[in-house]
Amino acid sequence: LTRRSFAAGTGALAVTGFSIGRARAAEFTYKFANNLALTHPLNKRAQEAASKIKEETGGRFELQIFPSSQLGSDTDTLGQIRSGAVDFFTLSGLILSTLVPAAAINGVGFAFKDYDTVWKAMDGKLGDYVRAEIAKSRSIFAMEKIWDNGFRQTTSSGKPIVTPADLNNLKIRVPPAPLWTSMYKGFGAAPTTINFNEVYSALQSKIVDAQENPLAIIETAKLYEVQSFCSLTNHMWDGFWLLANKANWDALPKDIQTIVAKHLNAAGIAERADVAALTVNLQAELSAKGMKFNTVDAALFRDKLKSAGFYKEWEAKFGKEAWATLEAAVGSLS
Ligand code: X2X
Repeated sequence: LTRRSFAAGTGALAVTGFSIGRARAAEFTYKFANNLALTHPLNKRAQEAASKIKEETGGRFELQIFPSSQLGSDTDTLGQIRSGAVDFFTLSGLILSTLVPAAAINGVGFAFKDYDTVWKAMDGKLGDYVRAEIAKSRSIFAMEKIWDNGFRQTTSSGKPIVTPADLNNLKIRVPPAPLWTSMYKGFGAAPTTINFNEVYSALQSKIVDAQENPLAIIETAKLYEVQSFCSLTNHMWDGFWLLANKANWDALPKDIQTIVAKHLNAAGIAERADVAALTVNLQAELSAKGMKFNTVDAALFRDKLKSAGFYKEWEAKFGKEAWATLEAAVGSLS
């Protein structure tokens, strides 16, 4: 009856409630992989959900969390969630777009003006559209609530990014996704795709001079140690779909599915509030650690993308239905 009672890695967070000597393996032991530090709200809320699930299932279901890309890079882990070697995985929709093209739609540059617009869209028609596209893969599906990564900001080592001209030929790391590369080519930069688990060392060894991520990641991944400037570009909202392997999910009894889904979706909602609360103080905290902040005129960056043909190109790539669903949520983009 016992399904994979021990994980291969040694880094899983222990959420066992049984003492040694009376140890009893859970009936179902499932793995949740992610690319973030333990200190990020995503892992705090995932851990909390794991405890609640264990308790409410009377110990029948154990969720083992593997933070910090312990099971491999995002690209590797996308393979593992498809095969069922991993059961749950939080992944940016943009990176998921290498498998499900529609999943990059929320990453269109400057599409979202604020969080109200984000959550209405992602908990509404735009999110429904993307989740239906993900489900067509048949190997994986997305849980109902997308988790927050955040509005992305631009960090650099040599000089601050103030105008689009500062991006000219800039060696900037982008995550492995066609939309990201296309956007930074549109800005006139020199983007290099690198998985997140290699970003710190790529910045430290100056393989790249810049990267972009929300403040919560700049803080929890300690990117401030290897970057000097932070430009508040807010150029994209990015979220993490909580993906599940379909066959492994279907192998769970209905009552356990209900408990697991309830706590994971609630954790996603709580994580959104945590990221928002954390972000309020982060500019001050990162400044105290030596980062120099600047704001930008976002219209200049958006115009640069427009004149590069970025919006027209991606409207054609996503197709009429997806683009209309996005514009219904955020307003006209072209
Ligand atoms: O790879 C990144 O930069 C990250 C952590 O933001 C994502 O997962 C997209």
